Amino acid sequence: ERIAVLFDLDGVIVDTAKHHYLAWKQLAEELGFNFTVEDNERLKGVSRMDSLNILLDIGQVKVSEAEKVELATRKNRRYVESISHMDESEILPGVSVFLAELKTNNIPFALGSASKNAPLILEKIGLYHAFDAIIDGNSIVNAKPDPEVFLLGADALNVAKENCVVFEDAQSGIEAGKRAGMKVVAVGDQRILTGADDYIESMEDTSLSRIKDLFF
Ligand code: G16
Ligand code: MG
Repeated sequence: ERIAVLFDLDGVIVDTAKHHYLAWKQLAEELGFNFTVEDNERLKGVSRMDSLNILLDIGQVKVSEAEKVELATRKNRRYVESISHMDESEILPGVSVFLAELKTNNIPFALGSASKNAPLILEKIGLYHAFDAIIDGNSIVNAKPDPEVFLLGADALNVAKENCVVFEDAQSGIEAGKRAGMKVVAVGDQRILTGADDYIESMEDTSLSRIKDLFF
């Protein structure tokens, strides 16, 4: 039976959270309030516009829809500037080894990210061509925790959803994977993530034999 793996991008393949954080923080300061690392946790896995709405809520700032578009564009301009300096040294530990293991064993894998900048990031870190399919913020209508991004990934790989394993670092993404009817591995702090089928601290802690033993 064919299995497939679906990867979230930010926080699983590469750590772009710090770049997002600095761009949002600068925006908050321009709007006259402070934005902390703890606040930033709430934006992980969340779409750009939803992130802006959370940020404005934290700062108790009310703006028009047109201003929201301007603010989101301003944040994204800075974010893109800051990720333009990324290279393969920013691929998170364990990722390259695991992807090579999947390739060797002919296990297809896809990206399932909320980010509209996902193709650019993959290109910067040299992984654009490694993925069999890329589903990102440009391909979806409904953001995580909606399962759409992962269901599209399974479709693109032509693998049944129950034979797909999702790697996620965000609570919204874990929920999306479970709602898609897939196996979900939570990557990161076990104390803040719930509802997954397996928990690992880093991608160094997974392997094909581990997921096969656990799930298939
Ligand atoms: C990522 C991040 C989120 C970010 C979102 C949208 O998703 O985790 O913090 O807000 O993408 O990003 P952009 O503004 O680049 O479209 P994921 O699903 O890869 O973790
Ligand atoms: Mg993520």
